[in-house]
Amino acid sequence: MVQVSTAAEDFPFYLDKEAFKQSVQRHLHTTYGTVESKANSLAWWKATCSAINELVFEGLTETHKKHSGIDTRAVHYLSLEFLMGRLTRNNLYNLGIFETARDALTELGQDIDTLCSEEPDMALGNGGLGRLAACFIDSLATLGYPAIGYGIHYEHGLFRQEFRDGHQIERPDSWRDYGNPWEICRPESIQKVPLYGYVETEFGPNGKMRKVWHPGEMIRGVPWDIPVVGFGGHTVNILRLWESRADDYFDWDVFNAGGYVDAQAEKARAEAISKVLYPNDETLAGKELRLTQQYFFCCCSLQDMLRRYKRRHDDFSHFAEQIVIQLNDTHPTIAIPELMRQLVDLEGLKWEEAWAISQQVFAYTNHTLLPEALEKWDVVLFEHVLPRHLEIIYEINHRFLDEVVAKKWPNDDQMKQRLSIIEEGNPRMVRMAYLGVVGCFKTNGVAYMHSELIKKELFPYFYELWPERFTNVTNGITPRRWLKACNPRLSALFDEAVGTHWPTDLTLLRQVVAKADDPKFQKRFMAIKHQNKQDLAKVILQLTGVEVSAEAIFDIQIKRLHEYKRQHLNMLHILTLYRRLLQDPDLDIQPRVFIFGAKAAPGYKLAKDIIFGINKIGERINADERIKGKIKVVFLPNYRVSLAEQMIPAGDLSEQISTAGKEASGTGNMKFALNGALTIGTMDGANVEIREEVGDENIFIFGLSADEVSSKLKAGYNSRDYYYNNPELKAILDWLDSDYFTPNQPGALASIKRSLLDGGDPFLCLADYESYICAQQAVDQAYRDKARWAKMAIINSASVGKFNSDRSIQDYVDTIWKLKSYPAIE
Ligand code: NTF
Repeated sequence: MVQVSTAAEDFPFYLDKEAFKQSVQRHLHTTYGTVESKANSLAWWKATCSAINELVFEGLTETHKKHSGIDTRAVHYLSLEFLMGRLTRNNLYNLGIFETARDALTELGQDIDTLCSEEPDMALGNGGLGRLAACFIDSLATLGYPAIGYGIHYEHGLFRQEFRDGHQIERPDSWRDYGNPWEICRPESIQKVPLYGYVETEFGPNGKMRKVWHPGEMIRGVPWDIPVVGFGGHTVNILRLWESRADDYFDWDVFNAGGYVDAQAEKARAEAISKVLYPNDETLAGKELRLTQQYFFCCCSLQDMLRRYKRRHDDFSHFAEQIVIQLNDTHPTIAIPELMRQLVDLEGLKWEEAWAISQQVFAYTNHTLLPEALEKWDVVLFEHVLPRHLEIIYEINHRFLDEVVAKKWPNDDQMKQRLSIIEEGNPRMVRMAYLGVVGCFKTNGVAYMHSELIKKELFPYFYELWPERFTNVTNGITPRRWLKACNPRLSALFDEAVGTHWPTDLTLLRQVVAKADDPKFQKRFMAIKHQNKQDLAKVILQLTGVEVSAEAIFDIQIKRLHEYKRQHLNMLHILTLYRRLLQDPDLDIQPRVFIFGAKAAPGYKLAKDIIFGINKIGERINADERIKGKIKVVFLPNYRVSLAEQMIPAGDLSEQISTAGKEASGTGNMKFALNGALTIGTMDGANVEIREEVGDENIFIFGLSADEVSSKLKAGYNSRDYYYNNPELKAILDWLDSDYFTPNQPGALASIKRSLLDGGDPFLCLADYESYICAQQAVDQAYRDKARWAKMAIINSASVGKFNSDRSIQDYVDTIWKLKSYPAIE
């Protein structure tokens, strides 16, 4: 064991360098069977993880003892995605032993940065929704709340992106090819999951009717636990991820009759469930495998909860006191009928009793207003996969329409149709978001504006019915990963300025506002930004071969590629500047590097065309000597959490330019502001609240408001008006028809122009173009005045304490979860 003392330190796991060194060496020898002279970085990294795990596992055991000892209420966070990224650096910081470990490794001849970069990203999510789940479990552990995350142990996370001649190519992501040192398999908690088959009505001896599901298939769910170390090391919770396996059952008769091949095929089918993460962001995948994934992990997780509850209780009267379940979007709403099934069919509760419990247990977070992201399932498909659940949903719906809707709006069949969980179309569909609202005691949005739109536009009648059920919890980010660990230079400056407690109380940084005018402080702040930019310049060179100068404005847009996020509006600005420079090579603009990172869903043609467009335009611009390097464009391949950690500290300008009313919140906007980038953005999602915090003079807001967008669309928006009325805009759009950027391939970029004209420009790029270009000019002006820019950057960094995910979690606790904090290790 590593020698741990709880001496005079803040952190319980104080340990000395010698002890850590010895532990790493011992693991190198006895866990990985190698020696110092032979070991490569991968082996050193793994040995380091094993040394860290000695502390992590101790924390895990203590936390488990504490929480099960007091049998406390806990939150169960159900999410199809957890975008964890890398854990080594994060665990070291959260345990308070980063410096000790770094120095120990240096003495062993190892560089900690090199070792940390051996870790593959755990990319079990698409974007904001999955990363939010990861920030939330960090905050829950940091605040000492009893919590468990439940999800899927995908064999392949989000695809690895490569570019070939500017086009996106998808390659499988294999994050655990060589084993993952953080996870622990728990075969003792395997669960069985029924699927398919049919339902029979049976009558018991007392004449009581009951439903019996005869499944056509059984799958096993094997849990893998990832310890989640809270900052300060006082609590270590777990993230439990389920892997699907074929059931043990082996039919020897079939085997002997030559069924070996069939048996293997069945095994492959069972294992397919947790094989791969669906790479769609903001679009539903109405595929059987997707529904099976959703049910699989909800069924396992609920059995796990019931098993633990039943160890201590003989009936279900305390279930709702002990358990609250947060549904991360509609993806896990199937858990609602599944809990009903387990309580009614398996535990023998009356429907009314079970429903009363269920309604006190579930809460639902909505993350999007885009209609194409709101999940609906074809009733026929649903019945095929989950015949019993469809019956239960019908029953829930029937009671809801008869007992609730009919009371509020008597004799109003239209209202019944509007609010029905079943959409009566061809085909008939199950509306999962409606099931969520009906089955949950709270529904929340993720930023103030988004929560208002949920009430007014998404669920207006449900809001009329149950106003008390709707609430807001504005998103947040963990300042541990998104400042302390990823930006050590700025962290050190803040330690000096306000002390070392800001990673848990980010509002302390407000004191720094007082220094925003201080030339000395400005100089130090901007020197750090400059160093971070130089670091990123090296990464850019390595990944793209393009040389960029840290003197230029680093203008960054990183997020999933989607029309509503409007990377193509950014592209129009680049084309505008390029054209102006060609017309006047002496044009006085501040040099800029446009930096992108984004993955497109593999089936989203236009999104892939936009990536191709930006790559091709970049190639031409970067090679054009006439413009003297005043602008450069780079698209970094394979954007992911670990790349974001290198990009965000180096940003000057953060592009948050979604069409107003479309981005539920955004969280990248918060990360950039915290690291001293200025935002150029629309009045959308959390931008609105960022503006409130940093002040109107420290942010570049442009474009139509959400109200203006919706009236414009209602009045009949015609993008061609803008095209014909603005010659510069027309010229750059027409450029896309030529072969200027794609030699010998004329029209290769035409689809982008087409979507903006023939396609009707559904996200109003052209309507916002002029105002965007003006805002960009204001950015250019502001950057010329070094002192002014520094002041604005400092104020941003110092003013966004509200967006700490600890605050979000505390809001959830106060308004929804009602938990008590029990840090395990004092
Ligand atoms: C995303 N939603 C939203 O688009 C972001 O604005 C928000 O910040 C994150 O959720 C986290 O709340 C989705 O990814 C999804 F799947 F719901 F569409």
